[in-house]
Amino acid sequence: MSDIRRQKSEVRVGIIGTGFIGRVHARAIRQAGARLVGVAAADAEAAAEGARLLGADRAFGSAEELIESGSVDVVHVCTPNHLHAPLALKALDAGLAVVCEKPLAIDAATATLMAERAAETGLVATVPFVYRFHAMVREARARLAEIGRVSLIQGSYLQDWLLESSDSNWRVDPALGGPGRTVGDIGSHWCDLAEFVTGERIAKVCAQTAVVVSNRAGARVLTEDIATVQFATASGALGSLTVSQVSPGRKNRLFLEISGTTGSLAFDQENPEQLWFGARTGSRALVRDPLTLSESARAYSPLPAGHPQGFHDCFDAFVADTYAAVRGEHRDGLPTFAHGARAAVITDAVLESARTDRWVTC
Ligand code: SOE
Repeated sequence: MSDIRRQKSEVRVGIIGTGFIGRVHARAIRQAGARLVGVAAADAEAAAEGARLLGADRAFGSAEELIESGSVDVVHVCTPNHLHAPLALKALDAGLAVVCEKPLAIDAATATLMAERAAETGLVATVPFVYRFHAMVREARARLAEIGRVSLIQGSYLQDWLLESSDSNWRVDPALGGPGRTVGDIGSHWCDLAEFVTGERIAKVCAQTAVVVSNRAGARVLTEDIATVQFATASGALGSLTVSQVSPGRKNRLFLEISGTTGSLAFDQENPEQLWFGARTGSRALVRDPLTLSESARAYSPLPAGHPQGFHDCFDAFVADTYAAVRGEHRDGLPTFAHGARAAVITDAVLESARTDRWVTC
C-alpha cells in the first residue's frame, strides 16, 4: 500500500523539472498545503539550484532516485515531453500518484497505455488542463442547457512567443518535444476545453499545418508553427480551430465560442473574468461574481467580484483538486490521464490528416 493511503494528513510531493511550469507547480503545491519534499532535474547541479529556487526540502540526484526514495506520495512530471511517459509510468509502478504535464506522451498509443496503466493501479493520475478551472469556464458548462442544441464550436489558441527565428525552445526539437508541437502544446488545451464544456466528442478532423519560421537557431524546423482544423462531433455539430505560436501580439489567447440553437457562449482566456452569453436579442457579458454564479462555478471563485483571478488560481485549484482526489474525495471535472490520452488521440489525428490530406477519425 502506498504511503498516501496510510498518511492522510500531509501530502508529500516531488517535482521533476524546474523550468517555468515547474515553478508554477511548486507554488500550487504549497498553496494546497502539501509539502514539497524534493526536486529532481537534468543533473544534480540543476536539481540543487531548482530545490533552492522552488523552496524544496532537498534535491535528488536523478528522477529515478526521487521516485524510488519512499519519501514522496505524489510526483509532478514537468520535464520536456519525451520524458513524460517513462517517468510517469515509473512513478505509477512505484505506487505514486502522478501529475504529468501535457502532452501526456509524444504519441497517442503511449498516452493511451499510460491512461490504461493509471486505471489499473487505481492511483490518481492527472494532467494540467488548467483552463478548465476558470470559474467562467465552469459557468459556461453549467449554462450549456440554456443555449439549446450545440450546432457550432469554433475558436483559436494563438501565441507569438516563437515568432522570430531567434526564438527557440526544446519544444521545437522533435527528439524532445515530439513529432508535432503547436497542436499538442496548445491545441490540446483547446480540444480538451471544447469537449469539457460542451460534452461533445470530436469525431473526425480535417487539418492543415505549416512551418512559418523555417530555421531557428541555425537548425531546420520540422514541427508546425500553425494549424487549422475543421471537425465534426459525434452528435453532428461542426467546428473549427486555429492554433498558432507565431501570431504577432497574441500572447496566450485561447478563445472558444459555442453556438447553440437558442444562444451562444464565448470565453476568452485572456479576459477570464467574463463569459459572453449571446442571444438573438439581449446578448450580455456575464461577470464572475460569487453572488450570481452557478454552484459549480462558485467553487472556483474564491475571490469576490472585481478582484481578478487568473492563471495561478486555475493551477492552484487544479492541484488542490488532484490532492483532494488523492485523499479519496471526488472532484468534478478533474482532468485525468484518460483526458490526456484523449487529447493525444486528437493531436495524432490532426497531424495525420495534415500529412495525408484527408479526414481522420478520432
Ligand atoms: C507554451 O506554449 C505554454 O506554456 C504551454 O506549454 C502551456 O500549456 C500553456 O498553458 C501556455 O503556453
